[in-house]
Parts: sequence; C-alpha cells; structure tokens
Amino acid sequence: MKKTTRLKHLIHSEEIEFLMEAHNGLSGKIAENCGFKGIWASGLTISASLGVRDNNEASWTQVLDVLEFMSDATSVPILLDGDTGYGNFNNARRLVKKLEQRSIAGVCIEDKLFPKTNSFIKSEMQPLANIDEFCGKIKAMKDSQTDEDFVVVARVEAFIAGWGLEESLQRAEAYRQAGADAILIHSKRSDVTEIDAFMKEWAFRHPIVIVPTKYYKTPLDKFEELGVSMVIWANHNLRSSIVAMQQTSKQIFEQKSLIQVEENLATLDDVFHLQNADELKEAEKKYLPAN
Ligand code: SPV
Ligand code: MG
Repeated sequence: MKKTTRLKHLIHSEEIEFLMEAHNGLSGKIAENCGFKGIWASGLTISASLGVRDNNEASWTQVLDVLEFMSDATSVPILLDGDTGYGNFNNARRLVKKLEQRSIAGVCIEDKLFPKTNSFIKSEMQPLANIDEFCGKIKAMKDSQTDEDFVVVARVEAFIAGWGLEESLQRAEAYRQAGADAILIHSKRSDVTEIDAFMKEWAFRHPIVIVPTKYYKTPLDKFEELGVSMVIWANHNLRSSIVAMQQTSKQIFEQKSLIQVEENLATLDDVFHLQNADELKEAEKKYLPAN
C-alpha cells in the first residue's frame, strides 16, 4: 500500500495511533524498527540536529534534503512538520509537489507567520495567520496534490498564542471546511484541560491529532476517551540522543580513554546493521566481477 494511503488509514483508524519523531535517516529507521507505523519529521528536531534554531533558519530545500534521506531509509509513512508552509499558498503548494516526489505521505502546516518560532518560546507574542489566508493555503495544497491520499494536517496554534476555546474551535472548523484531512490542536499547558474542552465541543467532527509534549503526564486512556485519532511523540529521539551524546563526549573527554564507555554504546555491528551493510555485500557478489 502507498505510504500516503497508509498515513490516511492511520488517521482514520478506529484505534488511537502514534507517530514517533525522527530527524534523519538513522532516527527514522530506529523508530520504524521499534514498531512505529509512522514518523513525525519534526521541524524542531531537524533544525536542532542541523545545529540551527526552529525559526526557519534551515531553508525548505535543506529540510527536503533531510527528508529524502529519511524517506529512503524507512518504509513507514512520514508526516512532515511543514511549519507555516514556508511562505504563502504558492510556496506551500510547491512544497506539496516536492514532498510527493520524495514519497512523503503528508504535511502539517500551522497557522502562524513565516518565519515561525517554536510554540514553546514566547508563545503569547506570536501572531496567528489570518483565517481566510490560511484556508486559501490549505485549499491550494489540497488542489495541487496529485496523489489523492496525500495528507494535509492543519495545526491550530490559538491556545499556544494565548487565545481561548472559541478561537481554537472557529479556526479548526474553518480549516476542516477548507479541506484539511485532520486538525492538530496544540497546547502548551502541563495539563490536558484545553484539549479536553476542545474535544468535547468538537464532538468527533473530523480526526484530531495532538502533541502531548507538555502534558506528558496525561495517561493514554484519557486521550482515547476524548476521541483523539493520533498522538505525536514529537521530540523524544532527539532529546534522548542529546543526553547520550553529552554523557559519552564528557566521559571520553575526562577519561582520555574508551575503556569505560565502550560497553554502553551501540556496537559497530549495530551501526552496520542499521545501514543495511549486508545488502551491499550480497550485491557485490552479484554485480562485481569475481576476480
Ligand atoms: C515540532 O516537533 O517541531 C513541533 C511540535 O512543531 S512543537 O515543538 O511542540 O511545537
Ligand atoms: Mg515544529
């Protein structure tokens, strides 16, 4: 089944589904090998892994280059965090074209202004996009896709920017009517109250995606009870790798030796396995002349 169709099915499945964050080919592969049925290509973690801020400092074509590696390295569908679509409707629809060419299953765009800032940095000072302009962007994206199953998720940042339930619902409904395949409702609260209130009013109108980075203490049962379709674990591969790399660098720097660290690391064979080195060995037998 096509990656686009698989992502669409995940969004519409009876059960709650999960996307795991990845930011390069390796982390994508690790997520897939653990059993995740889909990947969130996070704007925050792709930019962080490139050593830049989550403010569109990495250009959209640089993000595409990362995605190409991720897509080649994995077989599960990838949903790109496409920020604001990198410009107006025209940039956003060109993005869709380029994503389809790279077998990316879908893209999520948020109703803020380019260049965006991460939702957890000075969030209440962040201006939101004009609703009509954002709806035009969604329509342009849906009109430009050539694969009917390509997924466009519209992300509502109203709670993040300090607006209330009414604004969030109004935006979500407008984006639904504009043709978005699902709505991502984001919250920066450490409890689930905003999401809870939203879900009750929303009443299963259209699939809802959430990112519980800040309200991580909420049990999964609660999201199921509220009727959430998809949960995104948005940055946890990157954050765990930071801890691991900091520990290892520190230890090697201080000890000037590898003796203590070796046993805590992935083996080189683990690395070769993740790179699918065996396949090349077999191909060499088949295609290189046997001396
Ligand atoms: C990301 O992973 O880049 C996101 C989610 O957009 S958040 O960081 O929560 O805004
Ligand atoms: Mg992001």
